[in-house]
Amino acid sequence: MSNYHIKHLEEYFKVYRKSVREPENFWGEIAEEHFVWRKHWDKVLSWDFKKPEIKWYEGAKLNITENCIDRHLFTNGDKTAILFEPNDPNEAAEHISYKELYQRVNQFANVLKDNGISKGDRVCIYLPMIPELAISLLACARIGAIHSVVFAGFSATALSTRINDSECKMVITSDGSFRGAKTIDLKGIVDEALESTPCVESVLVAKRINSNVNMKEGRDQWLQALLDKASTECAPEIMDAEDPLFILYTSGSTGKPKGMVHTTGGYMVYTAYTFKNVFNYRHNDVYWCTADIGWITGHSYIVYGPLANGATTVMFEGVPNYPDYGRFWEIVEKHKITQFYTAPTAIRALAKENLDHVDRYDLSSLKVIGSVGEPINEEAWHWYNDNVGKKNSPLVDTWWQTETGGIMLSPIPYVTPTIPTYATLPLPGVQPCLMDEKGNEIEGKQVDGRLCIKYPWPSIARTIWGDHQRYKDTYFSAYENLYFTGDGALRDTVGYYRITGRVDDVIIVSGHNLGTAPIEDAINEHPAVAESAIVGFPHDVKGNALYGYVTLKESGEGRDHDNLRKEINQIITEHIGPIAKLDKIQFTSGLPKTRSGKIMRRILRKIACNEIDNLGDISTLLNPEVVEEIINTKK
Ligand code: 7RM
Repeated sequence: MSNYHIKHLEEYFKVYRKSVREPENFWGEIAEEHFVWRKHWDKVLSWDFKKPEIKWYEGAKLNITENCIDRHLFTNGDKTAILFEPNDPNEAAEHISYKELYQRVNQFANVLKDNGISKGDRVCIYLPMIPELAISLLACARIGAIHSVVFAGFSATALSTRINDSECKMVITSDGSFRGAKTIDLKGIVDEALESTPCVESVLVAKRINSNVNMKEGRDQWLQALLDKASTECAPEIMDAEDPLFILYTSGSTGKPKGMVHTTGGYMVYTAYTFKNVFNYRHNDVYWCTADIGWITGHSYIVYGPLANGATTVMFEGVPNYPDYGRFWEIVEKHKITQFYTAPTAIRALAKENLDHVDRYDLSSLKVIGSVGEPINEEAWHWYNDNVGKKNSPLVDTWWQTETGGIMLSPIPYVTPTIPTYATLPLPGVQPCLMDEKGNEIEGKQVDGRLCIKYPWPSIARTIWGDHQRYKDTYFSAYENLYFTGDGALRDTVGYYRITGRVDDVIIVSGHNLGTAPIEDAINEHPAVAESAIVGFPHDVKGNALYGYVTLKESGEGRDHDNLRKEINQIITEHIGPIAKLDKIQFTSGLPKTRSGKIMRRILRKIACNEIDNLGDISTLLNPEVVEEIINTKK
């Protein structure tokens, strides 16, 4: 019996119960039936959250690229593995078959070897969303090198910090990148970063924009010339299941970025299994995740999860508003996309614009639509569900983290009934619980608390590169024997989970615990509001009071702000109660966001509290200029 593809709700509960009662049998069977191993494991799992130490499939040998590429050649060699859609809609899309992917990954792997890279070495990848990006990850994995992808929107300083932290020997980049109407000088950024990275010995440069770049003698080489000379055969390095596959940096609330380390066997099994179930993947589907491979979402659900299932995965180089706000839907129509996976920030940006941008395209190929990265507010949920999903493609709100490696809470489409803003139920193998501040588990229904996980799942990050103590302190010290997510959540009467936001966003007003998400949700229901963010600031009587930052839709511009303030508080009163009314409301042209689209409430909180002297590093924000605007227009 295969537990691999869940088809109805009773089956979900049955499979879920098995995953809790017999986790080792559960994950052992899935791993055995659906993957290629060079050697069987000795033990499915050993773990200790106190140390912490977690090992999955110990003793097993494999190469993840054999699972993502080689084994599909016999049955699906001519099938498109990667479908590349360029920034410019007039440039032809590129269909890379599994056969071609095999050859290109092997050539790239041989180039890495010829340039001194071997098993265990770290390679930094700083590339735009072009095929070479996915291929370079797989080429590293082919030879057992550890990739560390840095999102190609990060600055030279952010790049050099990450290169130095994991002592990368090589950097893979391109001359530049296209983003909408702009081009970006990536090689120039790399040159600047490499002024302070003594560990880097060589740089491979892909050509994308044909700009004139400076090539440093003895360090920099054009990639294509090397690939052309390389053999299309490269035997996979046989890895231990627990050998590191990659490092991916994620910013903590304080201090330097954390290099989360993911290992090979468990990561492969979990991303493949969750991809199949959360996206209801079938053989002829064309799956598109709009994330950048620079984030975990791209690693797990553009590259590894889809390819491990032999899927067709789309890579989009561009942005949602170029050449206009219809681009996403144009691509859905053009490639007959079946699964579409994006972030709430993109949905809200598109929902601000005329509906005609959506309605002029045929979206009937879609059968699952997904959301990830932030709580999806109710209005955005409905807009997405009605106008994109046409109320008949289930919307999967997927909660997970860089640290979890794969999706943890999510509806299974066509199986789990959805409710707006709820990530619903844990996937098989995931054992969530809610904790109070004193360290007691909160049992029962209709309760809220801090979201923790009781038991390991195969793709949990194993450590922070070079700082195991910080790994322990951050995730395993808040509560004994539990993984602490840093998020707050509530559990409703049927056991569904709703993420209420990061716990540091929880605001206690007159003794009431208020999550930011439900309040922002209510505000965003106002027809003139595009987006909002709530923070707390000290109040003599209430302890904390609420401060709201609100951006308006085009239709709301020019409206009387005092009237809007009243209407917003009226909506909050109706949705939550007068306790959640805002003391202050500031209208702004935008909200500060990370490059992956998350609202930076930490900065907004400091501004609300008048602590503008220590805002921390804002240079890695998507839009640092709005911070200044907000400070200047604050009353
Ligand atoms: C995949 C990713 C992780 C943090 C996480 C949450 C927030 C992500 C959702 C969500 C509500 C969701 N990794 N988050 N997904 N909040 N609903 N569906 O985003 O490491 O970059 O961020 O993102 O706070 O802890 S991440």
